[in-house]
Amino acid sequence: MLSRRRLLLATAGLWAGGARARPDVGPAALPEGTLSSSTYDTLPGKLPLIKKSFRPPNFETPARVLGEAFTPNEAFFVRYHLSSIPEVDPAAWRLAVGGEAAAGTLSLSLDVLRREFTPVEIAAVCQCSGNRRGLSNPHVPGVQWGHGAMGNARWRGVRLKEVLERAGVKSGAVEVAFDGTDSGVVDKTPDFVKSIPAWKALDENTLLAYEMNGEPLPHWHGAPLRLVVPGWTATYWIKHLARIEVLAQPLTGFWMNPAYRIPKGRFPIVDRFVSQENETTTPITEMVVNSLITNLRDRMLYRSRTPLFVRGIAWDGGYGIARVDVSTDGGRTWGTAELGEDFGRFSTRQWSFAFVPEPGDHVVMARATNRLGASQSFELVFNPAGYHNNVVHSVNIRCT
Ligand SMILES: Nc1nc2c(c(=O)[nH]1)N[C@H]1C(S)=C(S)[C@@H](COP(=O)(O)O)O[C@H]1N2
Ligand SMILES: [Mo]
Repeated sequence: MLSRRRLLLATAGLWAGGARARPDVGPAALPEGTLSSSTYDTLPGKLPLIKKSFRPPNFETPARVLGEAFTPNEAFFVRYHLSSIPEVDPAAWRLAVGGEAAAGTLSLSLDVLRREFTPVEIAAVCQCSGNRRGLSNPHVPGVQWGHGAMGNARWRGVRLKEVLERAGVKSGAVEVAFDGTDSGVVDKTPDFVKSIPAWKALDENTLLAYEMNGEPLPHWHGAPLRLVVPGWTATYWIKHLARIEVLAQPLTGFWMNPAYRIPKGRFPIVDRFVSQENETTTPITEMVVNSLITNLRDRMLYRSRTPLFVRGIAWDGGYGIARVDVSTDGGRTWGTAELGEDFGRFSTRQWSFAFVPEPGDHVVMARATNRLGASQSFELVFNPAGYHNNVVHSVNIRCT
């Protein structure tokens, strides 16, 4: 809950990173067709976030907050497809596990999940597939996210594998499907049901999480239980889980196809979702390597001839960040940033780089490389849904 002081600071727009005259509204140069301004608004129990829509709730996190090792729950971005989001009573709630490729069925209470299964905690980035879609040029339809449809958290829960093994997985299992308690207000909105490949469901890192950053999972993040698929984009991280089904056939439905697809062969992806592939498209799976400058703001004034620290975060689809290079001259020369603490290969990695600027304008850029040697692109890899935007982030500053 918010303390009174924090709430007052929040209302004044000053709650993180000290006094700022202007809210952090995103990039200086917006492609044609995008909104040129954003407003802050507050959902119950949250700090003011950048509002994209209210029904369904879509709110993003300001970049400066993403510079923290873990994104505070009250500042974590919120994304929903459907407008009817019931508050779940955790005592009455049950998780149903079954499906044609499960040997049996289960009905699990939160208490049983907590007591009878091994608790596991993983630090992992939760990033919307559409993060940075608003920067696509040409403009593409969908929520016009800036840089903040992401966050890093410590997720605690149980292994999905352990739950599935208690139900029993038959040899014909192809995919595992997940449904939450939220639904559309009108019947024609398709229910948000998603599946992952059986091998990914049985991966030891795939969790059913009941805690986020040491607190019970907050309502807006899927109370009482959500799926956590470290390394993969957040479309699979189903909130308010009610039902899990082990399938002998690939899942059909709008949210599997045509939604959440990328053109085949265009991105350097290792994890593939083969049972869902067709001639031209494949489901989005793991995140591409990416980074963000979190402490400098476009068109802001900084002091010259004194050390200036460039800080930020880097992350990828779970191979781990190997290095971050920073340029302060628009990409002509690069230096190596110092990496912060390693919270595991699925977490964001903080980094910093110091330089002493001469008076004048500087274009600061950051570029991360992961342990597979994959790096960020300088040009947008255009695709119709605006996914996987890992174009090198640059910030224009003036030093006086
Ligand atoms: N039940 C449910 N779970 C969901 C969604 C949803 O609409 N309903 N959206 C997904 C998408 S696309 C994203 S990006 C993440 C957002 O997680 P967050 O709101 O906790 O940040 O939730 C995922 N899980
Ligand atoms: Mo998303």
